[in-house]
Amino acid sequence: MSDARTSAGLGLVVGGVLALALLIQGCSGDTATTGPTQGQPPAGRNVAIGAAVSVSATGSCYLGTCPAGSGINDGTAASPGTFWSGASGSSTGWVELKLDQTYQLSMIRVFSQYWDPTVYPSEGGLDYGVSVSADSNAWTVVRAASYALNKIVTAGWAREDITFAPEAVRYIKVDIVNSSGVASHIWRTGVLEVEAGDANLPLYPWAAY
Ligand SMILES: [Ca+2]
Repeated sequence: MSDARTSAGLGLVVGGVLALALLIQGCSGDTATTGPTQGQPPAGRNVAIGAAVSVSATGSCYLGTCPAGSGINDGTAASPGTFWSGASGSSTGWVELKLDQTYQLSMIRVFSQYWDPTVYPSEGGLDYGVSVSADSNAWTVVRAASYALNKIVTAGWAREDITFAPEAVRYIKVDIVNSSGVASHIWRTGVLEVEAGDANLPLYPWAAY
């Protein structure tokens, strides 16, 4: 009898714990989408890697080197072999990333094509803007369109660190509205890499110029 009572009592306790667990799970499910850490990118992680990429068009191959949309978030800007450029000869184009989920981002880094003004007497680089969105409908401009004049990473490429107040982001769009590349260039809208994360987004050795 004692064992039976114990079993019955244990059953009640287990049932109560299960009910409590379900109640807690239900509550946490309600609050998870609004919690302060929801979608926080892992510190220092470039969440652009692996994102789906859409492009306006892709330029032609030249001497065996081919631009590709996947080149802008393949995790390297170490050589100009992994990049995207818009339609051949065009001075405009766009590229859009769809992240695997919505993150609270505060930094986007862009490596873009650059022409030395001492060689090409022009503005030097791409005239581009960057916008972000959580739903691809409402967009926030985090970089107004202007020419890229920041630090030169290597001959032909410039790096820009774009920082902003934390924003819920799933979509990132780089919109190139003009290019200083001469008209004879096949690739006038090249983007070598786009990175996204928090303020701790690391600068990889290949970019530490
Ligand atoms: Ca790349």
